[in-house]
Amino acid sequence: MSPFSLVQLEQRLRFFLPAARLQAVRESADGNINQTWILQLAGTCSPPKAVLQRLNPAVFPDLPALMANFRRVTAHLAQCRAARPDTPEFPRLWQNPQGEDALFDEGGALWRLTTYIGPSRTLVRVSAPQAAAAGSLLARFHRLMQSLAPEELSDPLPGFHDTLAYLARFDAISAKRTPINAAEEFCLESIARLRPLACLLNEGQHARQVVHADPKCSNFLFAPATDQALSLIDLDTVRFGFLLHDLGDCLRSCCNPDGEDADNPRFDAEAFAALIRAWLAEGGQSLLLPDDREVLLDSARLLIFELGLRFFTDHLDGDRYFVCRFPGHNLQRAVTQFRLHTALMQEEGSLRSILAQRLKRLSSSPEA
Ligand code: GN1
Ligand code: MG
Repeated sequence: MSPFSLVQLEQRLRFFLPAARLQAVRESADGNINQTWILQLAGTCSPPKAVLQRLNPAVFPDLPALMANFRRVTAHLAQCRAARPDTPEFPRLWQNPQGEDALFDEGGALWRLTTYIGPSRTLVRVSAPQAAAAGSLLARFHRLMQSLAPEELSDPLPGFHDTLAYLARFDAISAKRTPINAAEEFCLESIARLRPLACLLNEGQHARQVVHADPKCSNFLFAPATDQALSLIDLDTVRFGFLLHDLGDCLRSCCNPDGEDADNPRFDAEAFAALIRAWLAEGGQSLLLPDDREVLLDSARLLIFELGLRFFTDHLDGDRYFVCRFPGHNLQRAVTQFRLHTALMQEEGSLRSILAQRLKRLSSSPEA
């Protein structure tokens, strides 16, 4: 996928670390927006590894504002870790000797270098124990973000997770189209059926704080040979938002053991139970408001619907937002999300009783 040569990547690297030499490169295949390379460096005067990223200017309208947020969030997390060493490690920016941590190329894209946390691996599908580890780390992240004032951040991506705005855009684009195949028909029918979900968090009182906004399973770093989650990366969407957007998205991703490209995704009740239990036990329960408890499962439905809607709208709009790995990729991704919603609904009864049990156990015994 990378149109960049090793020489170009090494030039970018040397902007940040002038003495570094590139020994090997591995491009990460997980991101749908930005490009990421894990760099193996030679020599003893630089770190053994670092992460180079090219941020997509077509998606992020204000890259300087995004960087200001990234600096603030990563500095806050580093302060927390300095105060309490058992805090997980999160990425940090490398600065060059002039103090610069960002490089704009001729195309307006922003390049940056961050620390490598590891040894670690990323996973596009997780097991129930890994879902639990992700849930636990997500709760820690939420607690750490409670001491970061929302006013210190700007909105890096206006309209992100505004499901009603995504629907309005879809309505405008789809009005000019008739479906050309069964997959498009299925998506249109799914959106028509599920659209009331878009209002889920507009009623009642729902907890809002600084959230990650993109806690899918491949944005967690796992230890190479165990199920331990080491870190949560991809901090560009960190923003003031609904806690349930994070929980819903993490459930959407971690409870789908077949991945975002699967033909027939399942919704795994065991992963659901494990993730909820871990998130609540790691302090999540104190962050939830009573109204959040009522719609916690529905928040997973909302995020599945929203992502299916976003993939399908991008398909209708000429695949301009998400990186597509083959023609029709966005359409296939949309079908997968809508089928995942069906799979969740087939388990709805057992998922609601798992949730009720977990929430009840916590209110009767906070240590459970
Ligand atoms: C994108 O950047 P990445 O690949 O972590 C997207 C998320 C979607 C996700 C689906 C900024 O995340 O909202 O849930 O793809 N990020 C942005 O895989 O749009
Ligand atoms: Mg992201």
